[in-house]
Amino acid sequence: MKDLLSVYFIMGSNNTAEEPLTVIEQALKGGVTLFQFREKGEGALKAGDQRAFARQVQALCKQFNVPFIINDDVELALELDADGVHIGQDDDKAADVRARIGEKILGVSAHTLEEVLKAEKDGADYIGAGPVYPTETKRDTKAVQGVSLIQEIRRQGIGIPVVGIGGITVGNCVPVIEAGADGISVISAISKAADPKQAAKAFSEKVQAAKQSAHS
Ligand code: TZP
Ligand code: MG
Repeated sequence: MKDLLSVYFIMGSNNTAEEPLTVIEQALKGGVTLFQFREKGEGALKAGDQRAFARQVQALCKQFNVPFIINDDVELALELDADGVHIGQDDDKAADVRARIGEKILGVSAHTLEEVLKAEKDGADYIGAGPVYPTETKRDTKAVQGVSLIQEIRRQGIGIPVVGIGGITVGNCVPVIEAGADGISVISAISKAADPKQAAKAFSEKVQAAKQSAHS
């Protein structure tokens, strides 16, 4: 799991002005290690259109051997036989989702140590901690917390895989790994990059190097 989290790309069709499938394909070519389908907010696809798009993205991820995670929607994840589900604190309960998805990957967003411990107990495979930095992509975020939660998780000796989220760029990703995260998760730094393949590659190089020196 920790290896899969290195470069975790999250995207929906409304996170780019370009052709979404092309952006995702370029990102996969650049070295994304895990993908989350997050079709949310203004201009997001609904119902059948969303399912059809999800299937196309899933097929693309399969080509690159990158696991395909679905945000929030357990039904859709089961229908598509996705590789996993990611949920927030306001979504279905983690323990219930774990029961429904069996062995699939379960990610949970957490903002406090208490939420981390609960998610771990409920069967989460990894934690999304953030927002690390200010972000324009999600409007209803909790307060920006820097790397404090990530550091706290590690200080407490909690070993669950953790990925930082929120406002992460190639220029500011290293402190997230140094704080103890196993990877970074990003939307706009790849989806809105002039060259998504190059952006993913740059993240991959930075994160791998930072992980290596953090572990040595
Ligand atoms: N959850 C917390 S911040 C965020 C989500 C989904 C958005 C991250 O997007 P970006 O563009 O990488 O800041
Ligand atoms: Mg959610």
